[in-house]
Amino acid sequence: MVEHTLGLIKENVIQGRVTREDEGLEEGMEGQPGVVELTEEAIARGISAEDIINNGLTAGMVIVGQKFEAREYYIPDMLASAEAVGVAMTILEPHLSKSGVKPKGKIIVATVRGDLHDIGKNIVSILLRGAGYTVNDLGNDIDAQTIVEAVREERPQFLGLSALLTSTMKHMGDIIEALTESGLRDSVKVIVGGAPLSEEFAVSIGADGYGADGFDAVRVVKSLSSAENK
Ligand code: B1M
Repeated sequence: MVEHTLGLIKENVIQGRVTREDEGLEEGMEGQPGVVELTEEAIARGISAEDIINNGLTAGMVIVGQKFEAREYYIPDMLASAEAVGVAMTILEPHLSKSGVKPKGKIIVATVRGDLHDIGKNIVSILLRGAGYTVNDLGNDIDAQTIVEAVREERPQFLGLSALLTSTMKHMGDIIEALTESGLRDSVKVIVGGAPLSEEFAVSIGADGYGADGFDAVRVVKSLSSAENK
């Protein structure tokens, strides 16, 4: 039953169907539950947010990417699916946030220069807030100078960088260099993530941590926090 609901969420992300009113790309789907109704149903059934995000929403986006690569999908199709994931995250957010938790630390997050992909970064931000961190999300397409200035002014414990393009991930190394040149590198732990990255890449640019997915990012931030407090 859990697999069935998650499979339907994945399929409806692929179809870019936000609600039951949406037609989708295949015929005959109108009137059937969309991502909104299915996400609500999954929560009511007690399916974990981690399962919904990883095995429903993100799994659907992986197929969308494959269809784009195979030229079956175009930009508007990717945007429709992206919207469905964004709306589902607004439904999941209250279930991921613990109220009344004393802030554990501050993190600035951004998608790097030249990169407009923000869904993964938004998920990471929501999960970090839910885990009790104060998050300042600078947005997407953010250059090194803006990030360095934000670190200088806000003095966060963590900086989270996201990149989805092989052509933009290199800017993460530039940002770390710019922090070093500004004398700020030792004041902030840098965590990086995004589909084309790997642990090896993170090490090669001198980042302090790598998150394979949003939940992993929270684990990495928590473990760096506790290492710092020892
Ligand atoms: Co684009 N796109 N896209 N796209 N897009 C990819 C990334 C691509 C792999 C698709 C493909 O060809 N298979 C490909 C990149 C190829 C490459 O670089 N080698 C690609 C391309 C080519 C492009 C354009 C160049 C297309 C064009 O214009 N010709 C263009 C570039 C625009 C730009 O950025 N300058 C483009 C545009 C777009 C849209 C705007 C239409 C849309 C983005 C909408 C939006 O974000 N608001 C879009 C989408 C939706 C995708 C795919 C299909 C899905 C991305 C996504 O949201 N995934 C994507 C294919 C894919 O990734 N499978 C693709 C779901 C999301 C939850 O996962 O972002 O990986 P992800 O985040 C995860 C983890 O990576 C991790 O946790 C997240 C949650 O679990 N994570 C972190 C992410 N950041 C982290 C930070 C951390 C820790 C973990 O610490 C701080």
